[in-house]
Amino acid sequence: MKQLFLIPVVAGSFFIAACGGSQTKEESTDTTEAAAEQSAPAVDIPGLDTVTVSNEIALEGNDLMKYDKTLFRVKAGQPVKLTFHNVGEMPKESMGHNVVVLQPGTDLPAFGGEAIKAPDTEYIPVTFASSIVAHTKLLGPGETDVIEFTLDSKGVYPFLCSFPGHYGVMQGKIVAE
Ligand SMILES: [Cu+2]
Repeated sequence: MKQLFLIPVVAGSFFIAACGGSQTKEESTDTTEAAAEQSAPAVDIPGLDTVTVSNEIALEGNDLMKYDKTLFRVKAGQPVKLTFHNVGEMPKESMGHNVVVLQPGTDLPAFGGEAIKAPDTEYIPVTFASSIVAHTKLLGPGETDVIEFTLDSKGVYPFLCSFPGHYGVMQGKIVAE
C-alpha cells in the first residue's frame, strides 16, 4: 500500500528588511555650483515637485528605524525650524534617534563610520564638525527636540540619524532654494 504524505511547508514569518536596496546611486557631479543658472537650482530629485516649500520642518523617527519623511524644500538664507519627535517606545540605548543636517556633498558612509566611534558625544563625530550644519539631541522614546538653523546657500543638504547602523536607512534631503 502506497501512502502519500503531503507535508505543507510553512515558510514562517519571513521578513525582508526594506533596506533601500533598490536605491540607485545618483551621480552628484552635476553640482548646483557647476550649473551657472541664477534661477532655481538644477536639482533633479524624484518627487521634489510634490513637496511644498516651508521653513518649518516636522519630522518623526520610529522603532522601525525610519523617518516619516525624507524630502524637504526650504528657502535658503532664512531660518529653518526643525521639530524632531521620536515616536518609538524602544529604549534610547538600542533605538535612539537624532537628525544631523550635513553640508552638501558630505561623504555619508565616512560620516557614519566616524559617528559609530563617538558614543561620548551622542554619535556626533567631532572629526566631521565642519560638515555638520546642525543637529538635534539624541532622542529616546517619546522625546522631542526643536532646532533652528539657516541654510545660507542653495543646494541639497543631506540629513541622517547618526545612531550606529541607522544612517543607511534613516536619511533624507533638504533642498534649499
Ligand atoms: Cu535612528
